[in-house]
Amino acid sequence: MIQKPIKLFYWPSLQGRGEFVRLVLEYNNIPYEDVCRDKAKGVKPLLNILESSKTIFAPPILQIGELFLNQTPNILQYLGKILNFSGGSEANQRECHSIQLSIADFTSEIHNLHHPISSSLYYEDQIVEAILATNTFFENRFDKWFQFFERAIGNNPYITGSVLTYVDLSLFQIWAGMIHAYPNRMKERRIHFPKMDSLYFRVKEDEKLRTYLNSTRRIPFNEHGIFRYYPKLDGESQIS
Ligand SMILES: N[C@@H](CCC(=O)N[C@@H](CS)C(=O)NCC(=O)O)C(=O)O
Repeated sequence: MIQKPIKLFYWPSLQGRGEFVRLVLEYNNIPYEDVCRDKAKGVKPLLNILESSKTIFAPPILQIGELFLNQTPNILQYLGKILNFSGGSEANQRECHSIQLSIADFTSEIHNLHHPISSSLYYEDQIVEAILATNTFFENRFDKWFQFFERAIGNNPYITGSVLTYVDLSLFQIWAGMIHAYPNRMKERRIHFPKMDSLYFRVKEDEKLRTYLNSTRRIPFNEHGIFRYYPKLDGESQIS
């Protein structure tokens, strides 16, 4: 177990990429401070790091004692190793990291569906492009991504076999996100991805996570994060 104090620096009002890290800490019952969610501190400590760090461009950031980690797959790879949460063998650890990097690519692709022009503009300023991007994603990319993730799960309960890893938590998170953001589209599609669906339920109902998922520490999905529900992007009338 980790003996040093652990601090997570992430935007306080959204799950975002911080959630991939939170899920690992919560599942393993690791005490940590979610620094910016402390209203007295706010985002100041995070901004201080971003303004002064040579290596860190964006959160999530995990501080373990004196060590500062960033880039989500990098953080998870580290936690996977010290918590023995990446399937044990070197080969499994490498496999976890590789799939997690693809999950990071997927996450960026999903974010860009509602912000296809720039993340510095509002969604409302790029709706037409967002509709086009989202329709195209569901026509050409959705199946490709989830066929890949289903292949990665294979015939096992979890990605590396019978033991849950950090990658399984991330797969749960992206499937939960897709169900939140695209309820209509997902209704038709999820039945074609039974391995994703059963992994999702297996993780959701796991006792080690249930308390967290039902707690106020789990920020509900909302329209500030990566997986946003915009009816127009979910195939509702796209004219107006
Ligand atoms: N590749 C990085 C991406 C980090 C990232 O884009 N963080 C977002 C929040 S989820 C952010 O705050 N970005 C600020 C920016 O891009 O200016 C990772 O996987 O951690």
